[in-house]
Amino acid sequence: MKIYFNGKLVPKEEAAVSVFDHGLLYGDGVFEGIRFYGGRVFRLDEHIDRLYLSARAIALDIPMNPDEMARAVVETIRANDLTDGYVRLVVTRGEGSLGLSPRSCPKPTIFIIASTITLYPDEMYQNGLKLVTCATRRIAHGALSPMVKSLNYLNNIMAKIEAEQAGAGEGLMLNEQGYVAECTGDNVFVIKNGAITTPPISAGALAGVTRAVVFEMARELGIPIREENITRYDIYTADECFLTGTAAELIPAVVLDSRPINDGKPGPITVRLTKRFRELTATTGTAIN
Ligand code: PXG
Repeated sequence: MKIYFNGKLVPKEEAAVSVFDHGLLYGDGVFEGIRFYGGRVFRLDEHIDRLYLSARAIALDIPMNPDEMARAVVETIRANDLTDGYVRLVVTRGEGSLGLSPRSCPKPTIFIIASTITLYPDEMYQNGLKLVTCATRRIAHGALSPMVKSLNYLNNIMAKIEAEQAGAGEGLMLNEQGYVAECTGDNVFVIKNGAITTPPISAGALAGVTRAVVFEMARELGIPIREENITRYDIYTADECFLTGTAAELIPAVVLDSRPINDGKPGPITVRLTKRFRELTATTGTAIN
């Protein structure tokens, strides 16, 4: 396996981050998770754009431009002879001294891993997964913007532990006001009377790349879609519910807090969107070769 590490493609064993790296010491950094299908990187530019926005938000200056970064992603995939898989792109504050200040970190650490990822068994894509509401609230905008895809995932990890302990496939996270924000690594959508609703970004959702694809697909298929605050009640009483994420892709959610959502089976609009999503991932994207 070859890893892109600070400008070079090196064997995995040589791609080692310093114990003084602030990404490790403080979770100070940003990342992206990107998928590629059939030799094409899906929504590469959108992921790169979000990476640079996350970096700007934490005052991290990435020492290469977005085009160079996009090329580095493609080169890393190519160097590993992969056609289908998953990329983890990480930019940390870099190596520095002990102490929070990023001023001791002159050079960000940049690495790119091209590998594979499987979050859920096939059975869950067919039959849907169970959700449980987590006691851990989504981080507030005033603490750290939930729009920043940072290396600080403890908030989500605490929620993920709760979901696993409850035997659920994913954990539903609410914001401080009690409105639905998102799941631990996915955006959430409900369908009622033929219309799709998802929480606004201001509710504490990440501006998901897959979420944006759902808006495009809905418009193309003539399905009404809107961003509006929702509560657990709206999921309990929904006709359909599904989650989106680069790793999860589009997956039906059929139970919340032991209450079956409608008949507890994936609904027709979810199935239609999933089919269109598969077409898009199979036919669009930045060519690797
Ligand atoms: N919310 C959060 C908090 C996320 O971390 C999403 C929503 C979905 O966004 P995208 O842009 O991917 O549609 C994410 C992304 C993992 C993993 O290892 C998680 C994500 C992405 C890649 C891998 O579980 N979450």
